[in-house]
Amino acid sequence: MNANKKIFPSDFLWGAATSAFQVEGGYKEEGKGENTADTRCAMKKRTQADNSIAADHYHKVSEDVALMKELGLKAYRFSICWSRIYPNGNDEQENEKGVAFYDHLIDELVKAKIVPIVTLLHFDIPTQLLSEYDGFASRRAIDDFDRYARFCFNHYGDRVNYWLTINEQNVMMSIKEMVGETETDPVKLVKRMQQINYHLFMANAKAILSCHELLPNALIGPAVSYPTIYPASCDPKDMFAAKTAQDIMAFSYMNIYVYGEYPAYYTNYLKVQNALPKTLEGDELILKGAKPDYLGLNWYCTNVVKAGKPESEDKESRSMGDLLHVIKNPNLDYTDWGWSYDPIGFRIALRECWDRYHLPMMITENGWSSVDVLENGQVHDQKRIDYLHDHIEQMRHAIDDGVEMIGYNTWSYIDLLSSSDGFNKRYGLVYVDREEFDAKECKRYKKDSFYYYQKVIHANGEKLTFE
Ligand code: BGP
Repeated sequence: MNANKKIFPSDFLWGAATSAFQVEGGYKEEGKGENTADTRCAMKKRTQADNSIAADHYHKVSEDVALMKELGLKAYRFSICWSRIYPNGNDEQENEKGVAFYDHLIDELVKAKIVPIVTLLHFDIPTQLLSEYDGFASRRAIDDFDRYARFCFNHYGDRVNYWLTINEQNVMMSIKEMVGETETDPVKLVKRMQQINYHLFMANAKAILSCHELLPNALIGPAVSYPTIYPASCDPKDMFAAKTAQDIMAFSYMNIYVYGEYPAYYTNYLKVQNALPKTLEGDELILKGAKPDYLGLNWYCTNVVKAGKPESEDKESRSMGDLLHVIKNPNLDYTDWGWSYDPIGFRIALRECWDRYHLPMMITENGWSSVDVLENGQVHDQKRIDYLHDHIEQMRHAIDDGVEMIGYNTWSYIDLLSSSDGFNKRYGLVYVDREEFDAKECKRYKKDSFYYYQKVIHANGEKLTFE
């Protein structure tokens, strides 16, 4: 690669991301209704922090946006909490205070010249819809989600041009509580989850169509979790296990979003489990008509897959049924939570998605978690700096390889509640001074990675190493 070549366009969206239940707090304030994230957090609150205060962003919006401005962010990805707008998911009237909260945030961002990137659903489905009609197991949720999405497009669309429909539908399918599912019989559970999955695809499609109708100049797409999967060896059995895992967990989702139909291998997989979803005439037109404008990718790491069950003495491996299991990659470093550090894997992933879909891509999440330590007002998070450096460098290579990228949002802007593992698993550029069970005042401190990313943004990614 020619070192002097300019790689990033001048309007490249250098951003950082959060989600409502992980950052906001204020979980019962100003009319907010309960959602599935509240329920999940409440289930674990004896062993880890919950979302009642989180990073207290609900009360610190102006301070947080001022720090984003100082950081030089060009974009900020956040999610709107559906049950702040409609506490029961489908109320006749919007909750004015909830609407005003996001108005205030968006206005502050626009004033600071930071582009808002808004996710409509990030793991928080209004609980009332579950009691009323079974949530996304019912088709009614598709229309209620569309109504909520249309409100957001109409109300915030004068200031928001980038939208994301559903965050990590593929992850929601592996954690049933995220969709409020309580079925315990494994056979019935698979069937119900696949019906929910189908309705989420429909909800994604309808929201895209509504966005295109109401905001013809805006861009909208899904945010997919995409851990790249390597085979443990060149044994065809391992190769096939890795391919199958990758297809079922990530590419089938992307295919359905982009092409509007279930790939045959996915339908076969559902048939075997007697879990083909019920569909209606006319659905196909909606699914095929709703082409995303871009693909949001949450990419953190790679995994290694081996065919068959693990040998019993293999303590490091995680089994996924009889078909395959995940093992550690001896070539890579891992976080304390077992997520690998693999920048080259990132380049591979970007090339793969570009070749498959030829859609512009936005990295909607990418980051490194650690237990950070605050000492004399400073946090020396060198590993996070290395992670940013190495992944942005590989993204540059991917762009040079021909991949079209429109933005990069590191996860996360600020320390926040992990989606499953409490508060001490930190990802932020900004440190939040709180403990797992003592939220203290949630005072903000800029980590070393804050200053590093500030320089990268200032150099528009053309320079990644600084004195
Ligand atoms: C993604 C989610 C985020 C975020 C991130 C890190 O799956 O979209 O909400 O939490 O992963 O995961 P975790 O918080 O479990 O470390």
